[in-house]
Amino acid sequence: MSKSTHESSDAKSRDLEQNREYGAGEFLTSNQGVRINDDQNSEKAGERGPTLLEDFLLREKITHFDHERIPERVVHARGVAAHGYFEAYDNASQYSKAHFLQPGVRTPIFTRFSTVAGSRGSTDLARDVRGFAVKFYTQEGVYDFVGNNIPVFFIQDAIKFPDLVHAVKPEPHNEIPQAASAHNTFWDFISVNPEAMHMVLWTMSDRAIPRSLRTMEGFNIHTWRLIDAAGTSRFVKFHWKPKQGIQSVMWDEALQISGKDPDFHRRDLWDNIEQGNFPEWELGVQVVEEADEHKFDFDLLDPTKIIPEELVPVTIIGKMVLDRNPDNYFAETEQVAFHPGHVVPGIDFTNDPLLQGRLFSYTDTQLTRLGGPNFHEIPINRSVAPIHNNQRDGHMRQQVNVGKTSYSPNLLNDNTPKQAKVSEGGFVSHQERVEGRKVRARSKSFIDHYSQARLFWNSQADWEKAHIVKALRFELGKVEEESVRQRMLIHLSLVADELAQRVAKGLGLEVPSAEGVQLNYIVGADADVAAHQSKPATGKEGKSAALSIEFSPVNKQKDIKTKQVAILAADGADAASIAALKKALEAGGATAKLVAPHLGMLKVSGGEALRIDFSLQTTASVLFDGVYVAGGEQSVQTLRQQPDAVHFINEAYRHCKPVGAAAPGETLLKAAAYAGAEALPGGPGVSVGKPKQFIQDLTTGRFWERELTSEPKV
Ligand code: HDE
Repeated sequence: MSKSTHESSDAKSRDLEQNREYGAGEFLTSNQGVRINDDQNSEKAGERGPTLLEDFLLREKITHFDHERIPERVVHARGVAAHGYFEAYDNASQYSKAHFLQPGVRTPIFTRFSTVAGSRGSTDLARDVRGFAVKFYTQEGVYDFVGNNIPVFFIQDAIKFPDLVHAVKPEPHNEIPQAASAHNTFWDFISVNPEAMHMVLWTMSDRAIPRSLRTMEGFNIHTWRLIDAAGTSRFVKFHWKPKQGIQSVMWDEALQISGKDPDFHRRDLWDNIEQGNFPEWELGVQVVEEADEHKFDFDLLDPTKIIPEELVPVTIIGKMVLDRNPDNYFAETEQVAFHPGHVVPGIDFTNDPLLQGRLFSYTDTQLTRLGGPNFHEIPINRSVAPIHNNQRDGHMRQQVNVGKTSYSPNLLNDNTPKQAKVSEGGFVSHQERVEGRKVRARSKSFIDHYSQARLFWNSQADWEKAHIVKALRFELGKVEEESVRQRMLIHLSLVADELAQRVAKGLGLEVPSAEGVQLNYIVGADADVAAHQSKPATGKEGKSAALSIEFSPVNKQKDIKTKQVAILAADGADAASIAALKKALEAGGATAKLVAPHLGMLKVSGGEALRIDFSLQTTASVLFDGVYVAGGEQSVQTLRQQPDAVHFINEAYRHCKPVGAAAPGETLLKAAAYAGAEALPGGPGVSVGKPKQFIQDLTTGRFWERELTSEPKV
């Protein structure tokens, strides 16, 4: 990569520059800087003789290679990241004194998205939660926002995290299945943990299979505190709202993308940034005054609960833009170390028991993963604010601390480095009044496990409900223990009877009665278990638009920006119809790719030739947002003979995507119509000879009514 790529003037990019290595045009050297004359042959006693131990170049190269792997993250192992900046709007400072939230301040950031359960080499499209972690290199030190794309969590207390992760990870005896929750141990665990039920509905919804990392929301789950300049503390829930809208794929698509392009998400993020389509999110806050802490019918400290936006609206206070891909995956994306305990003055913790446990875990895990206590010195983790303290030594220490004092107080160094007053930026914890007995217990205010699950269910559009039902039928269908399926049906019935009945139908079971069943195990052996049993949803939940993809206010503005369209064509295609559509798509910020039976050049009308982007064998409709059949009798006839082309259209239709054709393409659409989809052509989102309508359909996105009407009701 050439130096000029890094002309970005931000403070973190300048900081990284001292560690960048540019090999282009240079001599090959050893790690000691010795120029190498022959890197192709080891040193031997005679041309055909044994290799010599003294070959220091061979030894160095092989030894380094032997040690180039580090342990992957225990969770969130598969990830992808990008650089960018955060800019605070004028209203942010009213809630927090943090410097990066002062009007107009721009702060460099590094954002890593991840799946949770799969290992580093797993697929992007696994049904899973996505990590959404943002490192802010602020002038007051590093602030890490370590969130997810789902606003609640499976468990209420950190002590259960190892159990949750053991249950969802591949089963220990045979390491099956990879990157999937559809197996016995996960659902066994969930079936005795109704506190997970709210999050389970989110993970069974299409939120868990995003179309792109650019089209997901982000949340910091726990309630946090913001501290303003006067020292007032307020409770806050953080949201990242994607400017790209919220979009997901269907489960059938996800399964296929996992085979066709397991890197679908990371490729999409990389390509869009390279093309200058910088993704943006706005940062929103739901702020609750301390006096209002107890005014809700859920506990603000319970991480399985949201604050419905109808109760406390989200105020937008800034934006994040991702505008630069990393230079090196390992150095940056793999070595970055996030920690919810990395806070700056103006942000503070609450007593959420999940958050409290996380505050221990993150540094602890890096000690193993990154090999010692100096990982804050790795370039991607290094603060741009200066670091001075009396911590010393340890594996791989980079800093050369000058001077003889490494303790405080001291007089030999004038008692420096010195403590900072609040007025000098010193961090002071919010002085919360706390009193209580030392107990191992779960607050009774955490006990309603079903009402917000029902709120989520109630808030979904019909197609979203159908997807949740199908997902549960799939996941529970993969469970081999019938007792686990039965228990899950009981929990679902306590969320919403309709949900349980629809899932039960697919499993070929009756919904069992909840009477006399011990629903959860959230207290110790000597505690009163019955007193802690969760009750069915209250039935007064109503709806909240922000919980649905269909109704979310984030999706109000629709366009075709960054959408990908496949134009199907074969030799003899009509050049004019391809050119006109391409132009219209590009004008709206979408991209058209030419897909044909063969690679190379496509002979089009008028004797011209067009470069083909993909052959039918190297791509698939699941990798596109819409499909268009180019005009030209000969081209359409050729495509009709190609099962892959017919399948392409058929599948796009089944996945409710816009399907268009120049006039003669109708024959191909007819050939593609599968049983139940006789409406093709002519159905919703299908257009013939109307490229403008096709663009309009692409703006709409998906035509879910096709699924609801042409497939058996679930
Ligand atoms: Fe994490 N989590 N977590 N987590 N988490 C890790 O830290 C942990 C939780 C989240 O891109 C680990 O560096 C505990 C909630 C993200 O590098 C580890 C508990 C949320 C990432 C860890 C939780 C998250 C992690 C593994 C329950 C959303 C990836 C590797 C108390 C708010 C960050 C590492 C990245 C990673 C522990 C629950 C988000 C082991 C103990 C809730 C985005 O420290």
